Amino acid sequence: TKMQTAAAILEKTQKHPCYSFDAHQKFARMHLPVAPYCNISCNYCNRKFDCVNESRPGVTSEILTPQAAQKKFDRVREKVGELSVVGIAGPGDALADWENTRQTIALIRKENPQIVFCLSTNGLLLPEYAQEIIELGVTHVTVTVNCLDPVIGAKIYKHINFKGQHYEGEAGVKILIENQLAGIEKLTSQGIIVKINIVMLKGINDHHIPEVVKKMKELGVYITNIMPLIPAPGSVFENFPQTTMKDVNEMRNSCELDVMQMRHCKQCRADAIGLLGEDRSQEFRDHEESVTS
Ligand code: CLF
Ligand code: SF4
Repeated sequence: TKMQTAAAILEKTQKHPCYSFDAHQKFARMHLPVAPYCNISCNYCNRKFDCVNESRPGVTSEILTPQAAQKKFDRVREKVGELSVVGIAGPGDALADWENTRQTIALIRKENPQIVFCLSTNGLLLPEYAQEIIELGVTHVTVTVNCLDPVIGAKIYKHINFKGQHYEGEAGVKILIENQLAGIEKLTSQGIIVKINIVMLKGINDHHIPEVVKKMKELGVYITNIMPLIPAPGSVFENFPQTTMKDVNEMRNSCELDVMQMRHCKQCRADAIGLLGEDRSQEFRDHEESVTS
């Protein structure tokens, strides 16, 4: 696959509803839930719902094979005129299921070179796959980075699974953070547009977020998306207080001097379809229904 120039990638950003505020009322995205597995364990995740890093806890997405995802894309493209972005956002981690993610994007991109391809990951496998991601034609990557410090991270992540090994506590978080930073740099140094999601956890990482954002600036990320924790039932943080939007907005305001802030995130489902404010996933869930409607 031919790699894309930095100018072409920047132009695509103007049609990406998450990366461009001006685009979010005009252009639609479609998530394809092809990646059910995850290789880490966030305390705010209950592993029954979609990846909480990039999606609202509450409903589980049906999992599609790459072939079924391609068919669904074709159906949606017919009906959603403003569709500009295809994103893989779980419901687990897009890279933990790399083969499914890769095949899905390759199948759709072959027929639809004008579509912007986006994925969202916890970053553990980014150093391993960054080059393939770029060659595949993905131009926009979201990485969830909650901290730079394993001591803080040990309160956020229970364990990680990496190259067949299971790591608990700080040892695991150290690997995760190192891989996130190395992976992000690999992407930004080659013109890929990177967004960082940060889940704001009161008393755990909130005071540390400005430092995270400064580091992300240094790595050349395009935008950061500081999100409130929405406690998922059945997760370790089930009874943790939901971060208020007042606190989130104050944090965004103070971080804005370093990196552009996303303020219009809807914490979408892993199978969301449509403009960011709407969700047409129900409409396209069942093939028979959607052909007769
Ligand atoms: Fe999807 Fe994420 Fe791509 Fe957007 S969502 S993979 S960057 S196409 Fe957007 Fe939804 Fe917020 Fe994500 S509003 S949860 S930031
Ligand atoms: Fe859950 Fe996503 Fe964290 Fe994996 S990365 S444990 S799916 S919130």
